[in-house]
Amino acid sequence: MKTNQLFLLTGLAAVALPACVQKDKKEVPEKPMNILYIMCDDHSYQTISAYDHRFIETPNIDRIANEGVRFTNSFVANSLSGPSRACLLTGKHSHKNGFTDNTKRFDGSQQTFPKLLQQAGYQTAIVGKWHLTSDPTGFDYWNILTGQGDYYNPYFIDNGEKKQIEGYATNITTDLALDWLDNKRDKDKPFCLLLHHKAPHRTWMPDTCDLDLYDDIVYPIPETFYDKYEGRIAASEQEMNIIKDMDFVYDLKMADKENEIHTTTGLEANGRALYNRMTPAQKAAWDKHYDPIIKKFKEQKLTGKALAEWKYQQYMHDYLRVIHSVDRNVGRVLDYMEKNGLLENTIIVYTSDQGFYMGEHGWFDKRFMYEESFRTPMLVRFPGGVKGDIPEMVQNIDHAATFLQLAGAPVPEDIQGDSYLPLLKGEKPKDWRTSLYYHYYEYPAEHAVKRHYGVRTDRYKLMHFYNDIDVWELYDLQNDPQEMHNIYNEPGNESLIDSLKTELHKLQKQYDDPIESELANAKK
Ligand code: SGN
Ligand code: CA
Repeated sequence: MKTNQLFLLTGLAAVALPACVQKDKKEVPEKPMNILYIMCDDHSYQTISAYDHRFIETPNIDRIANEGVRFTNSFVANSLSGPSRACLLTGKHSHKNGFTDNTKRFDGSQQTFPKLLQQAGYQTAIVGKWHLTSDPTGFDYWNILTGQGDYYNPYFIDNGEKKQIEGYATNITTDLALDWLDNKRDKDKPFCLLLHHKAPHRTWMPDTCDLDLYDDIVYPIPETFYDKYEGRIAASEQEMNIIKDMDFVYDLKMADKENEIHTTTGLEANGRALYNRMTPAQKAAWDKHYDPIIKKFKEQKLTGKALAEWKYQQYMHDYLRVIHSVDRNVGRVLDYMEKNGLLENTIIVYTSDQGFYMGEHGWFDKRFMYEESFRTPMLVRFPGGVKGDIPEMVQNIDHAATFLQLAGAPVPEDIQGDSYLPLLKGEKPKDWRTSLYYHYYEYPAEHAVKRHYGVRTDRYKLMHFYNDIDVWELYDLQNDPQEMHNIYNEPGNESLIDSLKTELHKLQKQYDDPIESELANAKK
């Protein structure tokens, strides 16, 4: 047995032993395992080379997978930032933690895993994007971005005190995390650090040093970029289409000095304001990159397909430059961990608050239960654990139970997620979930994605869009991985639909989601 395996096994066993039983001193670890949870905002698995090499190489993020595991079936419970963060903290679905959409305020008096870790003797900290409106609770240290946070010269709230910090958000968030690890924490206690980047959330503003990256690359247009959404009403009524909804000034940075470019989405002024909050040095670097692009854009007067594909390329370039900076900063953190001997006693998770569309179906943004946004990347470096791919379905409600189990703390009955610790140790629990539940609520709202819930099995996905419509969709993910053919109304699928509805109702009962009885009552 390798030393680190021994360390892990005895670490867990030590927790279960009565206090009077003495183990051989050498075998008992000094401290339970630390937890470093790195979460980006809107980082698609398509743009992590551990998952996909088409767009970018992310060697530092990949290092977590190379020295650990890659979850190949990782999902969220509700594909939106605030709800996803509330699911993470509570280990419960949205209807249970109360944070169903981004307009809500998190009830910080409820049970969360950081509070339970504190009780178990951990030091807890969160740095970066929080997005839950109420002040964080259950953290010994918190230094969070205001709201969505800004890429340039962002405001942070440092344990209640608002401060503006000059620089670029991803670098600053990393600096704050490293400063806490190095100087601010109690090094006699195990730690749990949530490092939450704002990047690569809209409007995908790269760091000044990354602006010219990938200039010569032309990214492949996704097969479904010109999707016409046949048979998919909710998909046809969304407002997150690159061609139709992406703003030239706000999203694509065409804020020209001559003030000749104007847009009608209502976002133009915001786009100009983002530029105006930069320092003169930041503006100079920005202008050096964007001014020639703006000039060419004005001269070319592109239309139709050429304009659509110009938008796609511009979007992808900026998004990927932002990812490059995330990757570099993940590297800084891993280097720190290594230099300070922390790698062998820390679980490191890399994930996102949901997936994101890189032009699939013509989209940016998320929210839908379709694969690109329902899935989220998840890489875990767990000392002493297995290496390679883990195919079991995991969901963001699972982190809470996992971290508590790892800490040797009891996992309260009302936590709905399951600990994936056995999976990390190479066990194959016989009763591991074979289906997933999803529920999205934010409608009417920005991007106009209708409310829906659904069930996904290994092969099929059944979704119900409700509120101002009553539409079901069914996909065979094996034959139609891109979810272009809704087969719900095709004859011959009746018994499949029946069995999926049975599974859906089983999950709604298990998680105690009252939606179907609410819809039935509303019809009466
Ligand atoms: C902002 C963005 C939206 C995005 C939501 C939710 N608009 O409102 O494009 O869908 O956040 O994202 S913006 O004009 O403010 O950029 S989330 O990840 O925080 O849930
Ligand atoms: Ca997000």
